[in-house]
Amino acid sequence: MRKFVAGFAFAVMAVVAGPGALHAAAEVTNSYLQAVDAAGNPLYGDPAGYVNSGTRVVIEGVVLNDAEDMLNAAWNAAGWIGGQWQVYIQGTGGDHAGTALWMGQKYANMGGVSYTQAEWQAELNRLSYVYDEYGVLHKLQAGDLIRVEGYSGAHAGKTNINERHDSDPAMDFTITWLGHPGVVTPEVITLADVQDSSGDWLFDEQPTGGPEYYQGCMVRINGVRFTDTGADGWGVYGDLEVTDGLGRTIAVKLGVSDDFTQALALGETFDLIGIFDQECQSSDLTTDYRVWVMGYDGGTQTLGVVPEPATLLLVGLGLGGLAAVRRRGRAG
Ligand SMILES: [Ca+2]
Ligand SMILES: [Ca+2]
Repeated sequence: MRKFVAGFAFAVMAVVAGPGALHAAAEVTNSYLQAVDAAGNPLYGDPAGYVNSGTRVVIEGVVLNDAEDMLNAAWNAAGWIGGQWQVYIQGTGGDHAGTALWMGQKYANMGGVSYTQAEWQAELNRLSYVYDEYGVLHKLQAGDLIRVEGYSGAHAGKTNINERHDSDPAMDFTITWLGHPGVVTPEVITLADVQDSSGDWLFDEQPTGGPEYYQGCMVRINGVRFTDTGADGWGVYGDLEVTDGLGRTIAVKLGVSDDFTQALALGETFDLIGIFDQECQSSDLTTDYRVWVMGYDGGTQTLGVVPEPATLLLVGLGLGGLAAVRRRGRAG
């Protein structure tokens, strides 16, 4: 209950400035959106009611992936939803959680209204090139700091920003570009941080560690190997599994990058880098965590996108510069 109250303190009603945003929206953190009860359910009982509610939310975070590396956004892409677009953002500072921003094409298959082809392309354009607070367009990419306004919705153990499965522009989520501090440096964890010695998830609804603590965050798990020595499942949208060799395993989901069409040359053990994610396969919302990987360089050492060392320096400079810009903006 304590965490619930703390989360509520972050949720301050605010009027969001900007075109088409004259209504009130609730400023929240990623941690607030991802907070769950003892059964893993989003906090629907929250008196503010921002999760799955009629109130739009505003969150900020650093983009973790290029959209084109995660899901296939092409018109009528294979699958019952057709094209899909998604990026994850991760909170900064003490906001230790991440949130997916998701849009799908064939909402009629989910009880809503589908996009026409022209509408879908217009939405892809709108989310691929986003404005900053001064009206300048930027190509959205991993490492951008953005502010998002939209509706939240529960999905398979996490809370996403989505469009309520409706192509009506009133359901849009909007993105404001705030800067480019650089790609998030993955947090190094071990499978022992998220599972007990029997391989069971260390689920905790008030996490200081364990899988819920890392949900939506960029992580690095060193020294793993495939449980299937042939790495069955390698390829675009592939499903694989790795082990730490100590009785613990975790699922690995591959994105749609061309990187996954090349031959696999990984050594017996390698380092895994990706987004710590949850995609529950049943009504049990305390399980089915995985790592979602967005790239592969063809080498023997690493599976995942390795951040450029130079960005470590830029993170500090970028955030400092950004803070200065925002202070000036507010003063003006
Ligand atoms: Ca969860
Ligand atoms: Ca839309």
